[in-house]
Amino acid sequence: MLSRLLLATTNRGKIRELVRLFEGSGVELLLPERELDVEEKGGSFFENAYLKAKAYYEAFRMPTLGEDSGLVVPALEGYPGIYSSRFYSLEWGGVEPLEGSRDRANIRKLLRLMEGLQDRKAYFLTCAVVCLDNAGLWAEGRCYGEVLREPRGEGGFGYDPIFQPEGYTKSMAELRPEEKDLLSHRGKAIRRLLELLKMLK
Ligand code: ITT
Repeated sequence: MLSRLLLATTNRGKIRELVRLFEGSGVELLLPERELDVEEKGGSFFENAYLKAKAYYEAFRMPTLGEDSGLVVPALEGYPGIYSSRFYSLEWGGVEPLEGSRDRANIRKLLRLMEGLQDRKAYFLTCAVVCLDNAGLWAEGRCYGEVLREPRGEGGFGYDPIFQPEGYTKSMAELRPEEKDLLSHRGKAIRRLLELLKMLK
């Protein structure tokens, strides 16, 4: 199994969770010494994860993990989906003014578009891709649930305050970090990826 992995991400929420998820795995995570501006021009979570991993791999020449994730709402044609991080700024559904953080603006827009909607089903998805010298690995994880009518809780990041996982009465942002890791899309994808990494010589 490899011992070091470069993280091709600048999202602090993701980094915090990835560090927790790799704890005790024997794989040391490294942060890039400079940020690359990778255009996420793919049409799927997989393509975008691959584009990020590949760009950092080519710049730093070491095993690299890229991940693309987001919240999919079937009743909204799959939006925010691959546009989750900049959903507020999309023409689709109307641009939401950026007052405060991006996360808050994204949440305001999603709640506005879902006002009065009965079908609130949604899922988070993470696609994680590892670029190695002569190979690539990928894994996906999903977490099903529904979109709440107002934000609750201070934990996590992104859309966590308005997402309630199936079988729970708390929002993702009200769960303890270890609880989120157990059921989250990212937790599932990374545990699967670790199994695949263990199969490498
Ligand atoms: P990098 O490309 O640098 O990794 P990013 O924030 O641009 O960072 P993505 O394009 O993958 O990453 O967008 C992910 C967005 O999806 C993120 O900004 C959140 O809005 C949302 N998201 C992903 N995982 C989440 C989680 O566990 N909880 C809540 N929201 C999440």
